[in-house]
Amino acid sequence: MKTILEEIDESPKNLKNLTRAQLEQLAAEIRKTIIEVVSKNGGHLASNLGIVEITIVLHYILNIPPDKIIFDVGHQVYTHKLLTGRYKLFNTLRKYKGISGFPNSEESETDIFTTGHAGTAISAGIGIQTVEQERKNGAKTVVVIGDGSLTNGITFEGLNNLGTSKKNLLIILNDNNFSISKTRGSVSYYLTRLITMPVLAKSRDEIKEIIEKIPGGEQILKVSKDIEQKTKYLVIPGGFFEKLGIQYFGPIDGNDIHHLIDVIKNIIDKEGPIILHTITQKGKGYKPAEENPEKFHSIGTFNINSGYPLSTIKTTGSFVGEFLEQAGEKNDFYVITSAMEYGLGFDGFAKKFPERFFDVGIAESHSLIFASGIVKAGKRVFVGIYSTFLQRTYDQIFHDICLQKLPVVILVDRAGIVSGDGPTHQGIYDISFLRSIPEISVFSPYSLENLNNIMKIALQSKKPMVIRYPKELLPEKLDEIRQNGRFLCIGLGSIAQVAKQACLLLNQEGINLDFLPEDHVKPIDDKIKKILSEYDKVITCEEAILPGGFGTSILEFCNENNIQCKILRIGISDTFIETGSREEILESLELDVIGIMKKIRSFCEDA
Ligand SMILES: Cc1ncc(C[n+]2csc(CCOP(=O)(O)OP(=O)(O)O)c2C)c(N)n1
Repeated sequence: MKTILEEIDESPKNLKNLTRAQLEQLAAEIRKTIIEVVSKNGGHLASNLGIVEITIVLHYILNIPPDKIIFDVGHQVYTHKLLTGRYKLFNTLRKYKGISGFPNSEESETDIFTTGHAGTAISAGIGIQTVEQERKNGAKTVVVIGDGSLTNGITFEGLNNLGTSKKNLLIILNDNNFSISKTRGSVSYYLTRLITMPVLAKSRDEIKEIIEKIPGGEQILKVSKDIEQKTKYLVIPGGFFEKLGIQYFGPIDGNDIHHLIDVIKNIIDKEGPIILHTITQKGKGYKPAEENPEKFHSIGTFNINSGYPLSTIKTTGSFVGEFLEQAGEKNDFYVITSAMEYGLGFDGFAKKFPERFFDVGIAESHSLIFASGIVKAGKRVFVGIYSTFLQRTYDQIFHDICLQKLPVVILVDRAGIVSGDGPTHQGIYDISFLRSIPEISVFSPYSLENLNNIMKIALQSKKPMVIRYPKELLPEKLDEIRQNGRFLCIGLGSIAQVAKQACLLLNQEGINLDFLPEDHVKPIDDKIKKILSEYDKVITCEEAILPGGFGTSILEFCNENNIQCKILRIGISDTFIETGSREEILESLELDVIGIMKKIRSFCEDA
């Protein structure tokens, strides 16, 4: 007999005919599938387990398309994928040429808006509804956003606009009290107060009395009266949202299919912006994830029975974290993260020096201006950000750090190709945009020994400084090859070890190559400037986009200084990178040993 999930995979419309008991059965089938696949492929387990019922109910009530769901961040999209014809493909989740772990509008028309970075969904929803409402076609848009992403600055810009634009947008707030770690900041306290507010315990008449007294209370009462007639659920004043012009409903149990159906059916056709506050359990249905949602937020392969990871890899970030922990004993500096304490390996520092550690929520732009203020006031600070999220802080690096020549140190993790998360998360663009900002020094270490030395420089730095490194552990040490070769290969940062291997093999073939591991992106290393003219041909290798990259800076330098050597730039062409493991992607881009050998061989053999 077919499972309900298989029947829905044949035709997603079959969902509409299910009884409530069958919807619950479906939720169980979905959880089982997600746990099985994520245990083999890795992925965002806990967030996806918490949002199963909300997603089922939205698909049950909406007609997609023309109706739309936009998932903020998008890491919680697995149930949506399973309900929109991708069940059979689900075992390829996050794999090379498989389905993405995030909504991807190139993958399905039901993934209406590609996401991966937090805070974009409300703004996109307003844009879509602006046009749909003009068309008067009745198409509905629902935004699903977590309490962590609600704290993001762009979300607030969206809410600010939404209240006055009055678009018919339903925002489902998926409040599980967690970002990756516990959600930080006063918005989170506010949501907790809403949930635990004593008003919940009061009688309906008392609630009415309270609501009547608040500004706009009559309107709230009018709406809540409608709902009261149809459902038995409480409506309490969500003062903050109401004051922004957004009707607030809830909080309700977001893991209860019955509550969700009753409430969403009643509010979905209402005019104007609405926020429905749902409380969910992150990791629901899988004990290890319920007990440790932080660890299971994003997890590699694991044993389903025990919940233990199948492999634990040490990251370059954990090396950086240990450095900070040790250096923190003798040096007085602060450390800041935007909701990525564990991913960055900063948890040790946070435990040891809680008064010097700040998790500011998903707020990368704020984190850098906050850091500028700290430096301005005379203290040293390290800010950790993943390369892909650094993209939204260009102006802070320009306006708040470099223009004021403030020696903020930015530790850029996940630089280079990133496994599993796909095009939204690749750390390959930072070199190009950082190079264009005056005053900044950018380093891309090639070994742990080299990284350690750069971190020591950072402790004393008098200039703004970026240190970018991959997730994968760098080699302990990496030496140059100098043998008076005709050709020189310069390997930058994370790809240097691969480039060196290629050079060693090419030397065995008789191609006379020297090799230099390089850490300076900007300014160009004096050592390189001096030796370029000694070679007929120079090859640069970087795990980054070529336009505006490291190789380009060498090309520009040679051109400006009339250095005659021919240059081959090896890196990534002007493109987005699909999902896959780092190894698979490097191979497909010919950035593995064989690919690099092939490119260098044909360049060197060419007269
Ligand atoms: C701009 C940005 N910064 C950081 C991240 C990394 N990140 C992915 S999910 C997540 C937490 C999201 O929390 P929440 O919105 O509450 O969703 P939950 O996982 O709890 O369901 C973070 C910080 C991101 N995707 N985008």
